[in-house]
Amino acid sequence: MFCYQCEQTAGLTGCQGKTGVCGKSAEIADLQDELTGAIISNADRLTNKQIIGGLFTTLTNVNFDAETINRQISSIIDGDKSYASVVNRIWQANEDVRSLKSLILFGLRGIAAYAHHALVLGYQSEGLTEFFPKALKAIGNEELTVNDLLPLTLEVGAENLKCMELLDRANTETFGCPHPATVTQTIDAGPFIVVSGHDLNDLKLLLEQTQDQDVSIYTHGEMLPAHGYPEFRKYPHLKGNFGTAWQNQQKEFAEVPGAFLFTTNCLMPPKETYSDRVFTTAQVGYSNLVHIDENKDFSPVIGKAKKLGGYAQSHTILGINGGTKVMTGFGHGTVLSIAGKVIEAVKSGAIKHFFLVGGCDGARAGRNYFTDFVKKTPVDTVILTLACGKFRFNDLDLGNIGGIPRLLDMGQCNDAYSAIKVAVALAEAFGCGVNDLPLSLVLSWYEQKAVCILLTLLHLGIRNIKLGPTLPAFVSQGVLKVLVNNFAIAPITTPEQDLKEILS
Ligand code: SF4
Ligand code: SF3
Repeated sequence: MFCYQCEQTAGLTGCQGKTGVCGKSAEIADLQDELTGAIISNADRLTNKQIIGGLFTTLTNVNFDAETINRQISSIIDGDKSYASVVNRIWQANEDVRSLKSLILFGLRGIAAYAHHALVLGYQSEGLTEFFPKALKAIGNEELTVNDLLPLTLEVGAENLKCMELLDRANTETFGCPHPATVTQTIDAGPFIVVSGHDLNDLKLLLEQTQDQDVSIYTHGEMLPAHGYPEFRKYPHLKGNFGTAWQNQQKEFAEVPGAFLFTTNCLMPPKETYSDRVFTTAQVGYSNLVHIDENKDFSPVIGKAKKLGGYAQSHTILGINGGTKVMTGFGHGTVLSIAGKVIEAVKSGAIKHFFLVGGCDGARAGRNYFTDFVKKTPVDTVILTLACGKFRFNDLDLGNIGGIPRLLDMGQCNDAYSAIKVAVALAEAFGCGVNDLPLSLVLSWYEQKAVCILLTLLHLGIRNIKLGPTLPAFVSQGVLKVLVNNFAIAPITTPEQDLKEILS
């Protein structure tokens, strides 16, 4: 196996040998390469749904099940196993070509996840029907040079922006515009199900199927922002949020008397202490776990929750900083509705700076940077956040500035679209470019959705992004030079030094 698509890759260079750091075995990694090769080689004749499903399956912490991946490969090809070599040839290409093709491929995997969520709500992107085959064929084309691939890399960012916009429309038209919500981290007594991942449609279906069943529903990780949507607030049995970010699941799920449903990443190999109560659906899979198929009959999950019975008394899982509740629901609708107030606060000097501290979480020790950074931001600054990295600090009470909370959770990683909309609106109001705003981006990355979002920000010409906890292993020195020269992207250093530089 060879895999270097995520931040926790072995030795900051690549996972090789028998197992990846994420728990993906060599067998699964090779099958995922084979699936990717099959998609690349057949890009022209596959349906959008096949491409989306296939690419999404290969995203980090989504699918560890050989049977599902083999089934997907068979649905694309007919027994010909030579397709795996397509991907091997990419890994063996010249360093900068390999780097750009990796950025393109991983970016496409991220887009596929967002396209999937939009698709299940009935929103299809026409643009992607053309772009996926075009970009996939470029990855398979061994003639292309760095100069051919650079513009395509930024095009991935442009397509992802359109895809995030589509998903935003799908989510807000289906579930309403998010409003601020305070969410408890306390689990009531009695049977309960914890829903993890990004797929709001799965949550909606589960809420419908558990009405009047005396089973409570709690969000986990990237599902937290669901509490902001009016459609979900209608269900009194959607009670709160369970636990913190994905990398703590093996600890937080142990011996818990409730059922867990994974709708997307990040699934870690389940420990024996709780594996009997973990269920998967959609693209997620793990051998020996019960998978809920496209019919979305969640009765095995509901039955399990009832059998386990839940806690005898209410039970709280404290946030990383000891908090008992978290806030969410500050999508572009809410933030822009108070735009006048925000602009006044900037003009009067009450708000001196905005930070977007967002992105993925992960296990690396260096990620404490993001908690420390947020804690050290001056009291006259506002922090926008999104994605699962916020669990490092979203239980902190940072107070407010004239009624505007200092910490605004805009939602899931795809809600980077909300942050972009707000930044563009502020730039218009101040008659300047986004790069001239008192706004700094401090981003944490882990998996491939972070890759497509980063490419979107670069496509928009956003400069001076600080990226951590480490730079991607698949960014070559040559490509890094281009990113630094054109976009002044920089690795994080220390919270003190970065804050000093940003605010000077
Ligand atoms: Fe390693 Fe990440 Fe690939 Fe898993 S997804 S094998 S941790 S690089
Ligand atoms: Fe998190 Fe896995 Fe990326 Fe959607 S849930 S952000 S890491």
